Amino acid sequence: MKSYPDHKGNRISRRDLLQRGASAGALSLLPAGLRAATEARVPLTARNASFQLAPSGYAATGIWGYDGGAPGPEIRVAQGGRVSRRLVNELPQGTSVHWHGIRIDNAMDGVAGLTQQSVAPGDTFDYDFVVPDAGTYWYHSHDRSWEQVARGLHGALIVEEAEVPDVDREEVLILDDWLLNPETAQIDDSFDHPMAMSHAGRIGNYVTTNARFDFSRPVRRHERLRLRLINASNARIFTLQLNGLTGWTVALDAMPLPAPVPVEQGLILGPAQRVDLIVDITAGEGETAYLLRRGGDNRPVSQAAFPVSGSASRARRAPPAPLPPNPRMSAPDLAAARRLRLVMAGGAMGRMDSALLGGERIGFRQLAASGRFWAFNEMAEMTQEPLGDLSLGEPVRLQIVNDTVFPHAMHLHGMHFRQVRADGAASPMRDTLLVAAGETREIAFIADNPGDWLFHCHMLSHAASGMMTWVRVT
Ligand SMILES: [Cu+2]
Repeated sequence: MKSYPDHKGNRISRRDLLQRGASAGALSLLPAGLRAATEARVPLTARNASFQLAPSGYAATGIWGYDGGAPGPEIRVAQGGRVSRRLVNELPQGTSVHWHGIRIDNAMDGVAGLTQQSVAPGDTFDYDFVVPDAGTYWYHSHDRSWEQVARGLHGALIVEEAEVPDVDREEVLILDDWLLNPETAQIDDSFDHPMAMSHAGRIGNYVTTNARFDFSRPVRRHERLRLRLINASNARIFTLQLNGLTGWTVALDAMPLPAPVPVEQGLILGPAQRVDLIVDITAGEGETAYLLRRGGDNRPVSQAAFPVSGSASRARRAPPAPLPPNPRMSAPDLAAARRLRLVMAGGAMGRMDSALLGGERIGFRQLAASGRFWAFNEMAEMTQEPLGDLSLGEPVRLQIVNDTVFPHAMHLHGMHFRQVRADGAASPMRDTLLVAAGETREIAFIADNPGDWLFHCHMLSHAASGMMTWVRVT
């Protein structure tokens, strides 16, 4: 009989599973602890599928998706609740799931090779964790992510506030791009191509919202919507703008802003970043409001269309109230903080002539031949020693120097941080920061979550070719 290891390494037979599954009907009669254990059997299956991604007339596209969808199923849970899913791997490769932005128990962070072993084809892994903060999150593969996320292994994870904001409805918009063969509509499988690795990353040629190139939702004039925007692309930086909508930014990377900020300029959304907007439909009846993105030649193109018919019963409302704050949002003590520094180097047209790989200093050409184009502090791979060995509760300042000619979206697992501005002021909390070419930024955070946490570029081809490090909190 085939058996599977659970996350503690215990073997579970298929018969055990069936017997446990059979009790699901009596769920509501179980005490809470047992109920959590039973709910952990809800599968999240990573598998092959195909669907009509390209416009009709093209072939269906073969993807890898959670439960066969791309995006995968939306997971929605109340703040303070639990997410319990059994990852079932039906892919031809090992895989794992990372719950991006959740201040999670380290063992559940889903980083293959750091917080867990890769889940082999045919195997399963039980994820079961509490979500302490409300907000807009996403989940995605964290094993060969530059291939697996590009093939479709991602979905939205929404944690609802106890007090729901006063909006008529909300839309979760997952922004993505796909690199499709224009003849066959199949996903280009040159995942390890040196061009994507060494330049801006894998940029798709087919841009979608919730896997639709022509995403559209009918609305009424004066309707108030909450838009939860998630950038699930491998490397694309979206520059967005509102048209026929008046909007406020209310959260960045899930964390509420102290006060809503009117959207006046373009919104920049780097890979893995999220923004929550509250928007009022100000376009007239018969018109169409748009979320626009800057396309080729800087022309604005529709990322999401909102055709207006009829009016909501109310006239325009007063500006929205802020979202309720999450716990543990206090700013770190900058004066007492430990200082760390990360220098990013390498890439095409960069100045890096060598870096360390396997304990040896290696020239750029030879690094490139080994699929390594980037280095963090001169290391072209994950190191045995962490970038920072931090004490629980310690404040940290981390300077990030981008000595390359490309932007990088730096993501810290397990903890949110604040950018420290030149004048010493702290920016809103987030978990992913875009650092432009040639720029130096500083972030600060409180090391308040124990474990080994990855810190890497979310241009996923960059992470695969040298841009990964980690910190330890004990
Ligand atoms: Cu990068």
